Amino acid sequence: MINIKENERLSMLNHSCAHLMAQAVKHLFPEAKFWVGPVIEEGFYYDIDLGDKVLTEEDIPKIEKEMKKLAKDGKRIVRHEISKQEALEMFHDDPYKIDLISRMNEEDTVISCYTQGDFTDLCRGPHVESVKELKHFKLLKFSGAYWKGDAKNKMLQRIYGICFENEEDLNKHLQELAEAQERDHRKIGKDLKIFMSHDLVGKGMPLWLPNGAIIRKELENYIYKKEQKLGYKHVYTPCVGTVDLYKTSGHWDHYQENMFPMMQVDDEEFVLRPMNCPHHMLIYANELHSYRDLPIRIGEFATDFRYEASGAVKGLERVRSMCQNDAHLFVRPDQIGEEFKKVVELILDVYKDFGIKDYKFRLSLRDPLDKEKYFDDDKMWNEAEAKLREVLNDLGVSYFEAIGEAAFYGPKLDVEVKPAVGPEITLSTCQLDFLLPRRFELSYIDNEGNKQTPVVLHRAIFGTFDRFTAFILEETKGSLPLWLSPIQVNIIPVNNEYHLEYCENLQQELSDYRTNLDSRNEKLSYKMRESVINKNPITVIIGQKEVDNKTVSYREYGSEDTKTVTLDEFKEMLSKRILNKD
Ligand code: TSB
Ligand code: ZN
Repeated sequence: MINIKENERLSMLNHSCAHLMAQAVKHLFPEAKFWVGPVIEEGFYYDIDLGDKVLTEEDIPKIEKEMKKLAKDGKRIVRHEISKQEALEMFHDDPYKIDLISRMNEEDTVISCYTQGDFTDLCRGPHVESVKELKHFKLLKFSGAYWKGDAKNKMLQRIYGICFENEEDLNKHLQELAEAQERDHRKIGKDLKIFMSHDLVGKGMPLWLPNGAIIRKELENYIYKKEQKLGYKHVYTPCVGTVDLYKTSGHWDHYQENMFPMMQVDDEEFVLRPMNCPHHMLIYANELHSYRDLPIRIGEFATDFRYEASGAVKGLERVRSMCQNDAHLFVRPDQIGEEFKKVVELILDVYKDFGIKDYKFRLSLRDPLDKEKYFDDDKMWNEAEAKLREVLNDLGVSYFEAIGEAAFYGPKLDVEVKPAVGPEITLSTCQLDFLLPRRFELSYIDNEGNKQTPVVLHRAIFGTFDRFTAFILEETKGSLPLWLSPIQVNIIPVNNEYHLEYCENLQQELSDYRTNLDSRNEKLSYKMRESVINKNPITVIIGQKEVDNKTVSYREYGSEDTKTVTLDEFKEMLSKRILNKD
């Protein structure tokens, strides 16, 4: 989908359209006061204080109508430059503008205003010449937004919109938006009964329904087997730790704003854990290790809790309670390259199995000039960064480098993907860490009998099961491959009276697979349509011919063809496809 911010002309159109919207709002609600109205990737928005008025669905077409009328009037958009004093006088009764102006520095800022007819707004510009150019727009949605994004401040009302050069581009975009909304995992998750949420449980705390639980269990089994083959040892640890544990790890000082607050229990102070690394450090430290034991790979499907801003929480994609497909790999410095390579290969292998093609590798490196942000050990950084690059080049994967984006404790590789709606997200991650092993005083004995400190690789292939499920639902538009599908085979008798018994036997025969027998007294066409709506990968239809010949007739999702086979052939087809992750 188009990124409005990346196109100069469209940015200008959208910015001017935000002003046009503000003018229309002012006409309809004269008490309106305006905060900021920036251009964003998806178009524009304006944050507005409407006093006691709360916007409703009916207001949006009214605002659009007024915008059309104003655009038709065709007033010119005129720029004036004024001094800070003049600006303060001009907007003296508008606390939002006063807030902006008082933070401007007179010496190096030209304060500019733009006027169109009876409406003037403080703005840096640039704008189109006349509102006449703003013909092809649409207001998309509205929501509440705290002033300056701070929940302690007043809630303003934000209206989003988009503007194009011509009607054709606008319609194409609206069509793409509708398709994206259809693909949004929040819609699919609801329609296919995969997850829900409830105010009584809390924001960002999804409840996985039986269908979702099947998907999750399949994902767990899948990655567990892969990791086991690669020598990972899986553990279970509690999802709380003491404040002292997180003081030792450094999270208490550096990550506290992302954590739930502390709980006092008897004389212990607990936090819900935001990460599992400290627990795994303690498991490593539980035994003495020789250089020959390394790498040691400790994996866990571990539940974490993080404070995410309420506006950022999104379906399964960004949650406050999540389960990571986590592992910490304890390696000798000479093993960094080889172990990192195995992680990247595992990522590639998994993405191939899931048919994920549209992703970017981002290699986040330190800014060598920034001595404050990064843990100080030039030699360690230079060697590690060179090693990571070398591995990526050897593997022939394309990646981009992000200087200054590394974590304090080491460089990292993230995989970025684009969800149906909203900005890019990180799926897989692999982070090198020189620091945590030192904070936990971890060691191994080298070949000369001396104590050495291992390096840790933090890695999550799925990221979290939550985010990965969200992504896979969007990638497949809810039509999951056979092996992941909550229902694999939906069996429909043509006529319950004559064919149900055969179907019941068939269901028993297929007890190794996840089946549903639709024995409701509904019309065949209705049940078939519903089977497609539910995205069942295989729908079996049993009529008299199948009963007489002891056969199975079935349709695959997305196909109108019906195939007829024997029961053994049917079972073989299912097993083969499940095995091949087809
Ligand atoms: C990989 N300590 C490391 C771990 O060892 C760690 O926690 N890394 S992380 O902070 O990057 O998180 C791992 C992955 O979790 C991310 O790559 C991302 O895919 C996923 N994730 C992070 N925050 C959320 C969230 N709020 N909701 C869903 N998934 C998330
Ligand atoms: Zn970690």
